Amino acid sequence: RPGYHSKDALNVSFGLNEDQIAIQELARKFTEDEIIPIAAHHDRTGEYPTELIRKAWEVGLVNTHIPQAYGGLGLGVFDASLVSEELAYGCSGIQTAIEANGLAEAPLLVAANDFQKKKYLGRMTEEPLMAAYCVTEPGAGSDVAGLQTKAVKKGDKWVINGQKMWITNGGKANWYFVLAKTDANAKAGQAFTGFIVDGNSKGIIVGRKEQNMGQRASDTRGITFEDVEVPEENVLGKVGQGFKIAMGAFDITRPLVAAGAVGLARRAMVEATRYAVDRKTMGKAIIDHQAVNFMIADMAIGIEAARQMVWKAGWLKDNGHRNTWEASIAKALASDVAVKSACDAVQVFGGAGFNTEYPVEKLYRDSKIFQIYEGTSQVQRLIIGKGVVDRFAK
Ligand code: CS8
Ligand code: FAD
Repeated sequence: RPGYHSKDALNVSFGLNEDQIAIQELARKFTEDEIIPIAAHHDRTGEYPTELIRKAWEVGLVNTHIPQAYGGLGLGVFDASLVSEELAYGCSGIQTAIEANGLAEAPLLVAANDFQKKKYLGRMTEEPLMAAYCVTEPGAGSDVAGLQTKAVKKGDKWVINGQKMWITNGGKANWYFVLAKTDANAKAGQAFTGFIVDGNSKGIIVGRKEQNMGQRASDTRGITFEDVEVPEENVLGKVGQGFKIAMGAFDITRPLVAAGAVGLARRAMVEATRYAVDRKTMGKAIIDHQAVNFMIADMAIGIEAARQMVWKAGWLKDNGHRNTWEASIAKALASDVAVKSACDAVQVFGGAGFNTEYPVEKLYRDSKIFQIYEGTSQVQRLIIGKGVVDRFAK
């Protein structure tokens, strides 16, 4: 039946293998030693964590999907989700900056030829470079088919004009994935083309760093392309296939964004639990007031359920199945769990939860973006709702 993969059911396992445990422990230790001590500083100052990312890159926690043939670890979505959850436990802003490389690289995994992979993925393993994924525009975020940036073929080059907005790593990128319209009359699936654009190309104007509510370590900017020339060899896949390539990238990255949300929610649960066993009111620890204990129990319910959905979405992708529907379920569920868990962690802390000396107000501010970027929670429900009809209406 559509929606089920019964032939694979026997392969299901919740036990991580030795390699998976090793990468999870590496990421966990890196988070404890390197991210947690400096997270509040980067949140307060908005300073980009360049040195920290270099350290993460050195130990193999950046660009985890790059295939071994191009110098990377070649981790699948499932394994990478173990890393994302751990990094976001420390700071989801820093995890977003790191994961945005994975997002820029994802269209290349979907559609690049060997030359492009060697040139653009290869260099990411040789130096700690950043990359960015440029789809959203001031006038079109959820409605990708409505974006206006254009690419026109002139001689042996493409010329890109347009404005992108809210681009993570926008001011740090060595190269950009750019989605541009190449056929004004075609429907979405044929109207757009994906390009790899070198960061030092003439005509790229990098906007100011946006001051966001949370995840302030991450670098978010508008990027304008003014007559930017791109060689034919930088067209990704076939002309006209860009929309599907951009969407195909989300099948890889939405489970990882969801994993980040799980990591943030887990941090909220741990902080709330530690505070609640310590803090006493009316003669007992607040954890022994059932109203408080149940808030934390709900966090655990959400975290465990969302992680299983992340793992399923990752497992499907890694095993060659289409996972768009499950990726959206994981993203929608984990985002809502993160926002609710962080909100309730503030509640458990009482007045201290509202204060910057304690860690949970940052978690609350950081959590909100999970319901917005990589497709809003409403967009995930559009995809899930359509999938329900496709699978179950008849
Ligand atoms: O527009 C789609 C959508 O997903 N919108 C949300 C946009 C979004 O998620 N943006 C995120 C930007 S990146 C970001 O925020 C980064 S956050 C910081 C970094 C964090 C760390 C990683 C939509 C609303 C779901 C659908 O749009 P429609 O215009 O309705 O298109 P469709 O009719 O559904 O599809 C058109 C054709 O495309 C094909 N398609 C759709 N999905 C896929 C996937 N793989 C391959 N092909 C796909 N997943 C679809 O089949 C259609 O093909 P046809 O041949 O035309 O039938
Ligand atoms: P809109 O699309 O205008 O949506 C506004 C509201 O309307 C939302 O609540 C939305 O859910 C709702 N809505 C819209 N359409 C529908 C519908 N059909 N049905 C029901 N509800 C609907 N983009 C990139 O390309 N690359 C990046 O690296 C990147 N990083 C980001 C980092 C940050 C910090 C932020 C804030 C954004 C980032 N984005 C990035 C953009 C992000 O993906 C978009 O903001 C998001 O997809 C929503 O688009 P929008 O802001 O245009 O909102």
